[in-house]
Amino acid sequence: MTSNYSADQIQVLEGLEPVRKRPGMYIGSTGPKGLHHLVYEVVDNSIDEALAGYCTHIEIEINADGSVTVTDNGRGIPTDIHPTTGRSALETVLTVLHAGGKFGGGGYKVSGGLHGVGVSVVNALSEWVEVKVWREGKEHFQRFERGNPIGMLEAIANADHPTGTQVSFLPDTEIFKDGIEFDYNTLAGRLKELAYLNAGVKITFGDARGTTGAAGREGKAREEVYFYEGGIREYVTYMTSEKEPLHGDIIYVSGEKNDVQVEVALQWCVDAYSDNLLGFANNIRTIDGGTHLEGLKAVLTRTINSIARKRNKIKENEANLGGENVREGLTGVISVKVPDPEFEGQTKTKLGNTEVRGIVDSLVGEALTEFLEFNPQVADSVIEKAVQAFKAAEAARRARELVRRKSVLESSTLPGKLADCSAKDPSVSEIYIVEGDSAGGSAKQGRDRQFQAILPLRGKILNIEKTDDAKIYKNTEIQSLITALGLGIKGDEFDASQLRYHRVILMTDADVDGAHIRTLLLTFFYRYQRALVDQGYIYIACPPLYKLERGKNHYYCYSDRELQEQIRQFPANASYTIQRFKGLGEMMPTQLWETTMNPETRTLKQVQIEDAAEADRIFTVLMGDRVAPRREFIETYGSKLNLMELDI
Ligand code: 0RA
Repeated sequence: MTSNYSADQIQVLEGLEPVRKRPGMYIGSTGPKGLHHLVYEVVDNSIDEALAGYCTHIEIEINADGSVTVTDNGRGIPTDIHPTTGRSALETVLTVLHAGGKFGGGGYKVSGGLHGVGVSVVNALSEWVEVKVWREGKEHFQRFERGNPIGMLEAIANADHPTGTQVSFLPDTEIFKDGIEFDYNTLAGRLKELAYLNAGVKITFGDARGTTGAAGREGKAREEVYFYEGGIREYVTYMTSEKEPLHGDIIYVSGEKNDVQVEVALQWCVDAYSDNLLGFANNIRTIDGGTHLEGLKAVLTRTINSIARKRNKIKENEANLGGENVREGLTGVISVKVPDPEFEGQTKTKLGNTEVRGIVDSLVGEALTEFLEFNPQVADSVIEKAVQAFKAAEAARRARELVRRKSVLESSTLPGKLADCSAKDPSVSEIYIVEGDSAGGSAKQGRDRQFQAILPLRGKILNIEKTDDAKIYKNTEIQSLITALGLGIKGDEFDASQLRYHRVILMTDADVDGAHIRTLLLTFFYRYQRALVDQGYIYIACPPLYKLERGKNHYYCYSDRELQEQIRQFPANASYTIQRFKGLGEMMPTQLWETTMNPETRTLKQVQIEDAAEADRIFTVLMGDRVAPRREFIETYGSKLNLMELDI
């Protein structure tokens, strides 16, 4: 009997046990990221059906009990008996690892990264899954618990219902030990992104969970519809909505070569010092870039230079414009669909397929040249902007040279106020960036000097969003940051091997000034060298707000809610004292160590960009030089922030 097992049957016999044993291997983690990944996994299947041209509407609902339902109007998962398993195709797709692809029949399958592991993984990690399929005039139904079918596939006649698939699931609390609560904004961000990336697919997102406390939506359902016929063109419009465009229409290119689909949307804006290009491969955001972005950057530089020369904007004896000059003020999205994607790098978010570089180059080159030749006024304003950028870069380079000669930037001399750690290995080293000298003093005394460095900054650092490069390099606080961290030149390719600490921790007071300084620092990192943020090097320290003392016991509380909860645990007539920390400087060095710096007991928040388009827009709104959008933002959201907490 053993000799008769085919490879397929062995896979079937293996079932989903390995997924439950090592969930991290399949969904990355069993924290919030992995939890939300379950939804994306189910939605991806419906998106595939839409890409195949059979599905126009996908509905995602967070149900009142915390489960999620994804419904599409595609062809429906096949329900006939699968020859190798002897079970229905539906049951096979849900209970056999990677079985989905066998039924998919080509298409742009997602592989690598965390996506594309298959709906069976969702089944394995759910307390229950219920699938409904409308197909061939019937409604089919099957339930699963922790990956196992409960009963057979049932079917009842339902000739009137349009075809489609509905998958409902409740994540298993045995697996997701931190809880199974879905975050509305996290899901909304990704679903909106998917709608932009897949023009014409309507995505409806609803939340039927009742909430207590949040004003205005007690027990009420929320619903949003994402539907963009213009696809990534509309995405770029949204991303530049707070900026002043340099040309009217968005430049759009789409084409296909050797089964690779390429779509690019571009818009240059007047008042932007950096570029913002987002790359996607098979609907996955490629944070670390890859061949599609390399191809795009190369062809942009070449095309603009060649047109500039044709139009005599660059003389024969003058140098070419650099890539950064050409991209200054540029917002764009490139989305490629590749049949066999290779995702590389630590986070598997870098597209590796070498053939894509040339395909993007040739498709975009032709289309962009034609567009700019037909729209000479657009060509001229883009060239003009790039020439300006070129000159500004020259000025910045001279300013930098000046600074460098004074041996501050890129010198081996570290800033005087840096209290460095003794460890030389960046991967174990941390740097705390603290506000003011008094907090700096506490931190220096409280730290573990073996691996923790302290850099106190004086006052508010420069708002980099509003500053040109030449000024940036002349600013002493910024110079300290750049040299202490070992950063290179703004916008240059980030070189992680030069980074002196792998944890850059922002530790500011828990008040509005502290929040402002934190925002300025985040703006600096985001605009100066975004890779620091993208690659997860930036952290935020969480100092306590209160010390609660009762008898011999003391508790540190990190929020008002925590304080109230702790007090509630005391007997009714208990006496206690509350100390509110006004600033870090008020804390004893040992207290600071115990609550905020000791890796054993502290909480660190790692800064991650969940929605890159939104992040860029928000930095522009909050930190840019236009006042009107900022006022509008405050008028819209100000009332939701608790202004009472502002102790100014
Ligand atoms: C394989 C084949 C066919 C449809 C699907 C898969 C399918 C899977 C999912 C998962 C969620 N929604 C889905 N919609 C469709 C089509 C088989 C045929 O009708 O020829």
